[in-house]
Amino acid sequence: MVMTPVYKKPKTLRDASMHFCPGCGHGILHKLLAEIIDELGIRERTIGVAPVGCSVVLYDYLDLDISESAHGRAPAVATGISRCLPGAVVFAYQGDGDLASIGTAEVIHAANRGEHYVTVFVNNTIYGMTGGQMAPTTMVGQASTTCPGGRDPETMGNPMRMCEMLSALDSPSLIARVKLDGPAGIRKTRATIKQAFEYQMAGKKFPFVEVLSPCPTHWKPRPGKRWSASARKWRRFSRSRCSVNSACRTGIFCCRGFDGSRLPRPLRSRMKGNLTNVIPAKAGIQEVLA
Ligand SMILES: Cc1ncc(C[n+]2csc(CCOP(=O)(O)OP(=O)(O)O)c2C)c(N)n1
Ligand code: SF4
Ligand SMILES: [Mg+2]
Repeated sequence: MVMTPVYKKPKTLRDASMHFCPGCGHGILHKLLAEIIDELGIRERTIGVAPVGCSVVLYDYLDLDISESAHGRAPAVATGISRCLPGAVVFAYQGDGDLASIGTAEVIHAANRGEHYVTVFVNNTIYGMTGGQMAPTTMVGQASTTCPGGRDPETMGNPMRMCEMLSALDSPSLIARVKLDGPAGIRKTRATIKQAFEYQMAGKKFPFVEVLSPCPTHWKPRPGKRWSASARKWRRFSRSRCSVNSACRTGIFCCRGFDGSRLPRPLRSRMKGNLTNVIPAKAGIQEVLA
């Protein structure tokens, strides 16, 4: 019988077994990146910038030139590389603690300068590597080791929405939010990241893709049980309709809070000027939990 291969491991993905927890989004995303880089035929001229966090050893998995960066400093490293090597395809891979906490100032200024590198922002709403502490993106009501009773906006603030914040700037050419949830979400993530790489190669400024990504370890599902209380609450919220825009499925990133109350700033789903699109995740991160 003649066997026809229907799938091959991307060349850019090294033959290493991954250290990520089962169900983690980083592994899926690494594979998507490898596929995209193979498809575009850019492996020899692509340079990645790795963060600190669970994806710190990006270089173990992708067969590329990769520079490590200090926590939150990927924008500075990516800026340096892309300015010195204008023909290179440069991408920064950053977690939410990395990009939205420790490196907040870095990313905002890199975006404002319109640097020529792709950002893949992996938002799992938690500090994964260091044991599940609250991140700036942790949802209201979501429990973490540093807010075991759930995030309280009164004392801890509301989750930061990086896409919306960056969309206030004029320079970025693409600001997108996608989710690693189910085949459709993963396909959309792949297509959007590929688009971001194409933008970078076309000389467009600061393409930025936020990827909503699961961290099953610190979201604390219990064996044999349904998800934890905060995850259940998360799911309930996901089913409620938006009172502002019924088509909106941005879930936790919506203009309403986790508890359904209105937040002061509405989500900007329309872009102005040279910003092409914000692609809100159709059903939000809570679908990842479904
Ligand atoms: C300046 C600095 N502060 C704190 C740390 C400790 N640290 C290492 S990884 C990490 C959390 C990473 O979280 P995130 O960026 O969300 O990545 P994830 O592990 O969730 O993918 C922290 C706080 C550090 N290495 N450097
Ligand atoms: S702790 Fe979370 S982000 Fe880190 S490898 Fe495990 S599931 Fe992935
Ligand atoms: Mg994180």
